[in-house]
Amino acid sequence: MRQKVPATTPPDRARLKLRKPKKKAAGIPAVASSMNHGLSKMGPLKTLKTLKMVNQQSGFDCPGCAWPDPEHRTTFEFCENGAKAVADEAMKAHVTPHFFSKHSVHELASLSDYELNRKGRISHPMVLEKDSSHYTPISWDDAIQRISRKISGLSSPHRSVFYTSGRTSNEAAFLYQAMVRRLGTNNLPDCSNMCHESSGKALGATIGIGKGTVTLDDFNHADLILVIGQNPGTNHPRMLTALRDAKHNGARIIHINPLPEAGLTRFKHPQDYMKGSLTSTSLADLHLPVRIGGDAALLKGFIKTQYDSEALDLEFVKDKTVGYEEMASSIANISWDAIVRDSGISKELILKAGSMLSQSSGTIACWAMGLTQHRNGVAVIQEVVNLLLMGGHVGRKGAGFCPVRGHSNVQGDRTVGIWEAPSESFLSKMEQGLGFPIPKEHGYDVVNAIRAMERGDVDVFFCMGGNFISATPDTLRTAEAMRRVELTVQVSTKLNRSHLVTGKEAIILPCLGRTELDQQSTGMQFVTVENSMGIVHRSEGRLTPASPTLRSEPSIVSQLSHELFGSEEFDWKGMSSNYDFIRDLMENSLDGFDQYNERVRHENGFALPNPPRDSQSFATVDGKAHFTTHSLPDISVPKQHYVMMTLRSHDQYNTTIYGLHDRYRGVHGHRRVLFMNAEDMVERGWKAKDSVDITSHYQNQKRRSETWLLVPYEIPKGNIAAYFPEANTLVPLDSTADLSNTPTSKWIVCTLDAPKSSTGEEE
Ligand SMILES: Nc1nc2c(c(=O)[nH]1)N[C@H]1C(S)=C(S)[C@@H](COP(=O)(O)OP(=O)(O)OC[C@H]3O[C@@H](n4cnc5c(=O)[nH]c(N)nc54)[C@H](O)[C@@H]3O)O[C@H]1N2
Ligand SMILES: Nc1nc2c(c(=O)[nH]1)N[C@H]1C(S)=C(S)[C@@H](COP(=O)(O)OP(=O)(O)OC[C@H]3O[C@@H](n4cnc5c(=O)[nH]c(N)nc54)[C@H](O)[C@@H]3O)O[C@H]1N2
Ligand SMILES: [Mo]
Repeated sequence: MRQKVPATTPPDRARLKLRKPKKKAAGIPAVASSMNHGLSKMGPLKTLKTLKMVNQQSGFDCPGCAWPDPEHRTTFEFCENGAKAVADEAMKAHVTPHFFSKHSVHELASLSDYELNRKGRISHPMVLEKDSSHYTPISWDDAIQRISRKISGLSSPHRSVFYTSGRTSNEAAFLYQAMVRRLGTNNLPDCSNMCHESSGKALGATIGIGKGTVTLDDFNHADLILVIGQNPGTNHPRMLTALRDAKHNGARIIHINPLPEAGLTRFKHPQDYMKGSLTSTSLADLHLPVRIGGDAALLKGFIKTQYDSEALDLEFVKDKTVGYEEMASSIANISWDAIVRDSGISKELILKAGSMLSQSSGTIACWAMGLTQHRNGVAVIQEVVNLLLMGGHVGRKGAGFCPVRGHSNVQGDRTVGIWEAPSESFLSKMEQGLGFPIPKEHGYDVVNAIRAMERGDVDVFFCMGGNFISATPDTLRTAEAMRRVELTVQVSTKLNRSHLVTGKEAIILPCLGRTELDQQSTGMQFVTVENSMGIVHRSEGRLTPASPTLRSEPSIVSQLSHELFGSEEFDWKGMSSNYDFIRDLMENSLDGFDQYNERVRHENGFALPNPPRDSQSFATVDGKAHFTTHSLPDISVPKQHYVMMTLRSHDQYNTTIYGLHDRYRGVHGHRRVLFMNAEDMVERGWKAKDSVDITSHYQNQKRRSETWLLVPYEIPKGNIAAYFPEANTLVPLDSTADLSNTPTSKWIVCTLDAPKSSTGEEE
């Protein structure tokens, strides 16, 4: 019998050491760190050879993040964290049938996320039979047939759900959504539901496209760049290069973040060290340490300053927009007192930022999870839209919106159909291209998929990558929901907690990674991806696969589709023999993909149509860009309650933990830490490394998590921060953003209990 497998990460045994947080990002430690990660996992020659292939026209797209590549690339076009992502994938396949025969799933669950990931790549398809304690090997054919039989036997296609994480290529994602829609459901939740869904919703409704409107070159022409709720030094290090170049060209930068994240204060490009230059660039001209959730107030303050100084592009506002008067008069009614109280920023500093804004003839606004993962995520992004529209900062050189995407192909996956709620026009073009009827009824997003599993409405849960259990909120509740599913399937590269906390029966299908050679019957294949700025380009794996038994994602989908549908509509199986066939089908089924096979073979790929950027036109109901009016959200919390945000450390890629340090924040050897304002700590009589228990409060529910070590930090009073995924047990499933249903991972109201004892070592 299988014992119930615990769903949370056991704490790492290493001791916490605290050092002074860094102001500077990148530089020699970053070069050393990226080489080290490679060296320990791949050896010196393979490290050098591999890193040279990242983000080159003829190499593979970095699986790290979605930041675009410059047209003129250097030999090394990667960053420290990209190098870690590549090295992590380039590990040998040691998670073999023998490995699984030695360790039960229960035993594996006692390993931390860091230890699980270090076990290496998964080599063979495996099955966890109902009630059994160990995975056993299964052949590819048997695995595919078993999944197909289960799906075919469902009483309704809506009892199956198909998740996607954002590393999946355009080709795999397109074929996957075609298979799911041929089955008859739009149950296609993806990581985007937890990520930039709020950006997509906010932008779609106001400027008619759910994507950003800038190119990399716009950074060279901007006067002012806002970086809001984002930690690029860790999560998009190559963005710092664009910011450095922008600074050299005269741009100013305002950093809006509760934390003074490293990199935005000072930045030294690793390649500058190699050229012998010793100076570093001070990036942010102004840091506004906004309170968590205080951005709506702050942005309203900015808008007020623009209104008061009459810094309006009148012609643009009159010709191209609607809703200005209503928005402006509602903001006129909000007092400075309320703005200062809620933002936590003085009027003087807001006026200073306001004058930088009114002097700018090209403003770019960049943002990430600090805005999207809030109850008012959509509304607050629409305040950013209001601000930029006032000055006509869209579709103009050096200006526009830049939601900085996370996963390297999350934007492409959405473009090609990974979407539970597609528009009618999207579906009708898709239907035309595919040649079979597809369902119109919207499917489950991530949160609704968990609710459906909880109700017992899901029999098959299929994951194309990712780590659903650890990435989603409310870990314990989600785990209970997952355990109710009949069959869970994970297409994966590395071992993670979603292989341990499963449905009654579970299958692992091990796949090739982005970096690996992809040989199909007609020859070597490449795939395509879309970066954060809408450029679609090729990515071609170059490394020998971690194991000869691995299959590519497109071939797994094409075989499963063949098993499910035969060759009724088209040759599902043949699709993966040559990915050009998939791309031909994409050309017929998607807008903007004309001559796809030809255009992706151009050196730098091609840009998808972007009406606001290309021609200041807006595909909204009335063809205008929309100002929107929102009231000020209530962000007050009861006394001795704290607002917690969940963050990434410098040594992790989402739920993949590369190491136990957060170098820039001075945290070493331990992840179960709680950042807290030093004055708040003194008020409670607590000191560094004291251990506290956290209780989160939502409606009348309480969630508790024990033993977190305190780190005094430069964070606004009343705010605290902890790492994801460890803190996900505290994030209530039902606490989601209005309209986007994104979990509010940056707004968790908590109380803290008195420390039990002191641990850790002083340094
Ligand atoms: N190395 C590495 N790279 C990654 C990832 C990774 O895990 N590791 N993940 C990838 C993915 S999927 C994504 S989505 C991105 C994530 O990139 P980020 O969004 O940079 O990631 P987070 O760590 O969630 O950081 C959010 C930032 O928002 C700030 N913040 C939190 N709450 C608020 C608020 O209320 N207001 C403001 N103004 N700021 C706030 C935090 O202090 C923090 O600096 O990175 C991608 N790239
Ligand atoms: N509390 C809290 N929760 C969050 C967030 C937060 O800020 N706070 N951030 C949210 C965000 S922005 C995101 S995007 C999600 C991320 O959610 P996911 O995308 O589901 O999670 P990842 O950790 O990126 O997935 C890692 C796993 O993907 C698999 N993998 C890696 N490469 C490949 C590949 O090429 N193919 C396949 N098939 N599998 C592969 C490996 O097995 C690895 O273990 O988490 C969200 N959850
Ligand atoms: Mo993300």
